Amino acid sequence: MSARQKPIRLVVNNSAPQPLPISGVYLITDLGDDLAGRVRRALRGGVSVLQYRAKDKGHELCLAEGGELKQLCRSFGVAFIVNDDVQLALALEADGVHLGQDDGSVSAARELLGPGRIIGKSTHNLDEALQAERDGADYIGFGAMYPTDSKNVTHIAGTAGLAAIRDRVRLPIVAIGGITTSNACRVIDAGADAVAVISSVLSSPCPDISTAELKLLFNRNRPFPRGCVLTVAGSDSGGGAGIQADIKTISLLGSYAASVLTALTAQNTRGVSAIHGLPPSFVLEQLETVLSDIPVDVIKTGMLHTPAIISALAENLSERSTMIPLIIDPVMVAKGGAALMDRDATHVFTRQLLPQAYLLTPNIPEAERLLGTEIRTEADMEKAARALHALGAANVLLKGGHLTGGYSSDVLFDGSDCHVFSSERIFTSNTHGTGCSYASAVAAFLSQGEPLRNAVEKAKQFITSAIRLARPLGKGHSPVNHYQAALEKP
Ligand code: 3NM
Repeated sequence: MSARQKPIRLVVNNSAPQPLPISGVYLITDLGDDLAGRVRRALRGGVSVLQYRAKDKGHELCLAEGGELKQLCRSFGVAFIVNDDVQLALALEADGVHLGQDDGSVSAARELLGPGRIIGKSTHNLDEALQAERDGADYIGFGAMYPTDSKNVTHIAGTAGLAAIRDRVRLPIVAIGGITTSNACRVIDAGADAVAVISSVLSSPCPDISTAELKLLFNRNRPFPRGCVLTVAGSDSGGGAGIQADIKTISLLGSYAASVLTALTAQNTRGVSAIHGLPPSFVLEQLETVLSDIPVDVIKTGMLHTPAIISALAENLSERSTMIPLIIDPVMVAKGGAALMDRDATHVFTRQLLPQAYLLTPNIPEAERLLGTEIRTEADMEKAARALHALGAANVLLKGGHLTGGYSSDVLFDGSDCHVFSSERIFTSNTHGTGCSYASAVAAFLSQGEPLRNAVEKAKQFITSAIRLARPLGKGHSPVNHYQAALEKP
């Protein structure tokens, strides 16, 4: 599917002044409390269309609530569509209406709404989809993809049903029903232009991050370099770790890499001989300059060095990290033993930056320092991953390379489940740059539209190959082999 050239499918087949695209995350409202607050967070995360679905709400409430939501949509440049009710859409001056199979004809709605409005139609099979197209709809809803608690659905078309109609329908297809951040990639691969969701965003504790996760999945159809990662880290003059490892990893895996430097190290494979930290104001200047121009999909941080840099970054990213997933690799000590994060920086890091992490990627010594506990077994690792999640990281990938045993196992805790990723242990000291490269690989795969578990699985394969393929270089810890590992295509 990703290789297939898609026809340009866009909106409004009448003369709208500024057509709004039907693609990406199409959010439908629920009946819960603080709807406007939750919708606002979702809009910040990157919703592109909002449908106001106000089942059984009174007319006055609909006018007040719908009016507030419409204003919110206006401020975010997002299309505002009313479900079922053409009269309410008219009263609210909505951008359009979405009609169920029993909600009247597209042409009648078009006549009432006038030109330049978006009209969508719910469909459940090819005949209904083709009929909606003949009737002049601007897009179709198509479902249900999966069973859902949000509506009593009688027909599960599934992704196979979607794939079967995709090439017969020229209109944008908005897939609906039971779609989550874990299954949406299959729906997109089956040909959806947009995913309509209620519960996976509005019942989420973080509607912004859930939306950002869903939105990122649409990158999977983009051309290469696919996705853009910004790495915020220190320079390793030896070229094996730090920003150099990050840029090699991200580029060789097929994404675009932008970089913000925090410190310069004089370093080779034997160790760090000097560190020159940059002023926090200059770190922020780089960050602002990049983000004001380049559409960054994922931000990854590495060596941050001083409490002042951590604090400045934490403040600057506090708004952005709800829209752009932030991967934090808590770099503390270099392979040769040099301290890369001041000791007194640790508590600033834990309090101010860690709670903004979409994914935290500590190794065992780093997790031990962050938690003040010892980690000796895989069971300890699971406990530690949960404890780091409790400190505020949305997801935690605790890497087990420092334990002993035949396998090197990493634990991903996503807030509800632990997933273990294991590979045969490679007994080698040629591991310079492992942590930076692993976190950068996860960032690259996420920016390419892989869901988190897939991204970690692919990154684990990449880093395992890179360690296995490392060639002797210098007199200390040789760097991992980014080039050969990327050729193996995880
Ligand atoms: N229509 P959730 S499924 C409103 O199949 C609606 O036509 C459907 O909610 C259809 O994202 C659905 O929570 C509910 O599953 C979608």
